[in-house]
Amino acid sequence: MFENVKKVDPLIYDYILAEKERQMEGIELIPSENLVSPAVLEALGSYLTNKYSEGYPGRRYYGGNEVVDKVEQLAIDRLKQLFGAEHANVQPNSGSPANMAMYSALLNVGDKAMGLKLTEGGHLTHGHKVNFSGKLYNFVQYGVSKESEMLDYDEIRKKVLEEKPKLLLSGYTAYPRNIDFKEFRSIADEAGCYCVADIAHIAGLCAGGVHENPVPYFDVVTTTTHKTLRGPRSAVIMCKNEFSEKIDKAVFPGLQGGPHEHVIAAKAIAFGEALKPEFKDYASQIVKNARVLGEALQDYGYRLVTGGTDNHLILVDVRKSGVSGIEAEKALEKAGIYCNKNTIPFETGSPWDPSGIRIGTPVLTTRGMKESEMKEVASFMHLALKNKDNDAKLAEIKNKVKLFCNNFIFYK
Ligand code: DSN
Repeated sequence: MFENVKKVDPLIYDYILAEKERQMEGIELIPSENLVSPAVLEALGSYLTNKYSEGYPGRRYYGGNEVVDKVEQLAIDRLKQLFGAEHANVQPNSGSPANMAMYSALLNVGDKAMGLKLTEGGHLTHGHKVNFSGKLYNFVQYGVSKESEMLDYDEIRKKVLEEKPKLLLSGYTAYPRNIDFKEFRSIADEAGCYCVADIAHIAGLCAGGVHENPVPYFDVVTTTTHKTLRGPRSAVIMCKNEFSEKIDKAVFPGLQGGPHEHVIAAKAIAFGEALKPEFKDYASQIVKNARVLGEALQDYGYRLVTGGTDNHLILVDVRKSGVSGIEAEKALEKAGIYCNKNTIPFETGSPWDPSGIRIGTPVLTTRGMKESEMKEVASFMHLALKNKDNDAKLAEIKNKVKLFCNNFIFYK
């Protein structure tokens, strides 16, 4: 693979291989990342990248879409089957545009909407003031409980009934617990507002049956495709039939031009992989691994936000152990362990130097690691954090991490 890149642009070839090596030799704990299958990878580099196909299958603004129509329809059909969706749009290029299309289909500029605060587990596109969502719409944000650091559905209900938003959003990027989507539906019904979700992080868990799937009874659900779902870096929107026209028009021509059909082919492959029975075991192993990793860290004395995890991710309050989020991220990186610094609920630091790190198990599970390896990962992490100021020791740990990872090479 990449023989032509090697000939034409040896510098980029070297970078591609260096990144592959980094991915294979390190412990990747960023919970929003994953490793796509070789088939998905090949489709991303396929001839489909050459085609313009503005429009939708059967009604395009360019000729020559006979093959592309079949590819896109297959992606749509598989996605609908995977999540039990009435309607699916597979064209959004990424999570932010998918959310932008969802809002523009359902809201007018200035309308009130509600989502979880970024610092408590939401996302920039869930109404943060620096983001288009907070600038175009009147977002009022809900938080988590001060005591449990979890969603308090009574509080959310109260706030929604007081604020009367037109849209209530659930689904988060740093929330380690199950989401009670039925409760959100009931709150939205009581308030008479749209009930939508962004399931980017947990989509693979929903598809694999280890987290409640909101798609059949929510109005609109967006998700990226590259996290627990293990597809290419992209996104999709699923909705009830009554919103299909608005959603499709919001994506094209509202927001995007020509869809990336090579990525849509890669999504179709990933949805096919997720429809296989073994994907359920994979999703379940992600969750088991996260639970064991969290417990092992607790045994070393680390405080987990909410006290644990129900899904693929863990928020560790490293400041409680005398390390800041940025120090932890940097020390772990020197040891070949990758995570991201993250705010925790009721943060006392700043987003640049928060109190937490966010870790997760999708990549390690894809590489075939199980519960016993999670204990080893926790021990590497603890050793690195204990030696955060000792570069020689961190380099030594990095070598051990490499040997450990050599047993789980995913891309040969
Ligand atoms: N950047 C993604 C994440 O890491 O969770 C969300 O967009």
